[in-house]
Amino acid sequence: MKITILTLFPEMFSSLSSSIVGRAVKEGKFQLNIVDIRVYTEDKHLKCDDYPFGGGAGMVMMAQPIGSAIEAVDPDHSARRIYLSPKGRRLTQERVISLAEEGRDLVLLCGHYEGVDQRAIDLFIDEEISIGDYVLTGGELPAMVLADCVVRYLDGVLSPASLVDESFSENLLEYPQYTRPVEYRGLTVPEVLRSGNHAEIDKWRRKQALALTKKMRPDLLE
Ligand code: 9D3
Repeated sequence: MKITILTLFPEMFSSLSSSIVGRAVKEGKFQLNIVDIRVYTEDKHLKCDDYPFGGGAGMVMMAQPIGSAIEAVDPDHSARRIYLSPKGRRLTQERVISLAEEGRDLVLLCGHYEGVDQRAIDLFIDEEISIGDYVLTGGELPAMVLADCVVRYLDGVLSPASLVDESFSENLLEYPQYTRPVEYRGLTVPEVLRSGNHAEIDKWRRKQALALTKKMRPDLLE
């Protein structure tokens, strides 16, 4: 799978190279292509945004640089083209899994300022996705979130065991985890986890997960 990210702020993506995503790229599990939209503007001053028709605060990203960039990176429209937008459908784990399983390349368009000219969306975008109900300054962090979530499901990125554990714990928060030492500042690791009795350990973990979910995320139990 190839993920192409279109942005006016390509330098924001340098942190990806030092994450699990970066490792997956180095190991050839998928390709990551960060593209500067500005390269595609036909404006002689390299302008990519302008004032909104009808007035209002802020700037709007122009359709031309976005359209030319998308046509250049995905000329046959073989990729799924996603615009990260506060107006999009909320990202869910279900959507993440379906995008990963579908296996099509992704083109992720990051907006900035007040948004992008609606014609760029109407002509070039398949789907709009938001990552949640809070206001960010642009689509760059959401694009990294989406890429990170999808890449976990590509072959060889995570151990199959992690993904199996995840599917068994569906809709419950995770039980508390401990590692060495047995005692830290007067707090000790629960006895049952050191007992070697795996039936008891499973029982304890299920009980903890259920109690934690009731307390923190009762909505998940409905
Ligand atoms: C004045 C109305 N604002 C919408 C709430 C304008 C606006 C705010 C923030 C337009 C764009 C942005 C930048 N945010 C994103 O591009 C974005 C986003 C977000 O802010 N929250 C959650 N998911 C996403 S995906 C893209």
